[in-house]
Amino acid sequence: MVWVSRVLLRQYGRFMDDLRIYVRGGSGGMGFPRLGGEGGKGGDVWLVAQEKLTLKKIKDRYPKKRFVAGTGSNSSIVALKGAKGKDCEVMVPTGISVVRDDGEVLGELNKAGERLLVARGGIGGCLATNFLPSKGQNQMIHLDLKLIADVGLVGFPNAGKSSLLTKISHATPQIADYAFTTIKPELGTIKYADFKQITVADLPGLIEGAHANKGRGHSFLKHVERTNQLLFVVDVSGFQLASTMPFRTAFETVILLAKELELYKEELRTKPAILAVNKMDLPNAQEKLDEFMEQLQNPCDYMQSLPTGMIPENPVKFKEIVPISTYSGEGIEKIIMCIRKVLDEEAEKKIEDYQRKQIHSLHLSESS
Ligand SMILES: Nc1nc2c(ncn2[C@@H]2O[C@H](COP(=O)(O)OP(=O)(O)OP(=O)(O)O)[C@@H](O)[C@H]2O)c(=O)[nH]1
Ligand SMILES: [Mg+2]
Repeated sequence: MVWVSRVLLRQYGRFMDDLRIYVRGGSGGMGFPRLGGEGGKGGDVWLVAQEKLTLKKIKDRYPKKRFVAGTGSNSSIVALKGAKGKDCEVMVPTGISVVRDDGEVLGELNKAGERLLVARGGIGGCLATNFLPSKGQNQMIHLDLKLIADVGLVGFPNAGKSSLLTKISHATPQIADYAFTTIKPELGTIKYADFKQITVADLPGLIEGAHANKGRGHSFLKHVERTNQLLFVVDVSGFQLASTMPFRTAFETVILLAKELELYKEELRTKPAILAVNKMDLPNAQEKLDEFMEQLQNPCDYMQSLPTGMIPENPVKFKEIVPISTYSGEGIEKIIMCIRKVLDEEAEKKIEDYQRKQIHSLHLSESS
């Protein structure tokens, strides 16, 4: 049994980033034709954002994943106007997009306390409806978690992303010498001496053509979207997916990865990024690294080997480049520090931007 549960855990990961639920507004109440009485409106279904909730908790608490609001009261002699049905409030985590089955985005819930109406109750029976009530709106919706971690590990398969996660956190993702070992994101937490914690998501490897959904690229790139900072991991010796595919040097993998992100969504390229050049313990790694650094300094001189359309619009820029080896431990401490530094800088920038906006709006209100 232990074995079975481990397999399941491995297959489905430790967390959920998408939950599909059924929501239905309550039916309206019956009208009262003889006295012209109006039935009560059916209750509505609302999503209400709350901190410290997870999609998994919702699923565990409501395994049927059905949320139905109350029916409006019928009109009667003692209460001609029927009472409204009880609203149903579904507590959901902050940072989710609410998406219908057909892909239409109904809204986002970003801060605790925010509410979104997802199923309206039906109107009560009245003169206009021949005193017959109508049913509530019903639909299947996805609660799609937007941000899963502070940092996302981005790379081609086999670069050593999972190995790096095990070095910087207590997570224990599967590691193996074949492509696509990781098929679902795995989370780890880096704990700093001042108790600050940063979450890192080990993501499945991307391949060339990921932006066009090759190798399930879209579902993997969706996870990249959900992180604040990117940590590119490349094998210093380069990568070849199969003997029938072209060999790519470390430089080419970086350029191709950057282009895949850009083609999928340009905003992904604006995220702050760090580059970890892995497997520095391998023979000749230092010469390969020197060559790689030279190529990164003058990228335009080295991009002829890339397929047409795969040259990024903007130059590839990294906040830090750190040679590492998850085998020898080289560069691991440095990468932990760099992750923290870049996140802190970004947080400061956000505060400054916010303050600047506040001052700007204050000036505007004073001058009007
Ligand atoms: N020599 C050497 N091998 C490494 C190093 N880090 C990881 N590896 C090996 O590289 C292979 C791939 O490692 P993973 O951590 O599974 O790579 P990944 O990027 O998570 O791969 P996917 O999940 O398939 O995308 C394994 O055989 C690791 O043992 C390193 O620093 N040096
Ligand atoms: Mg992996």
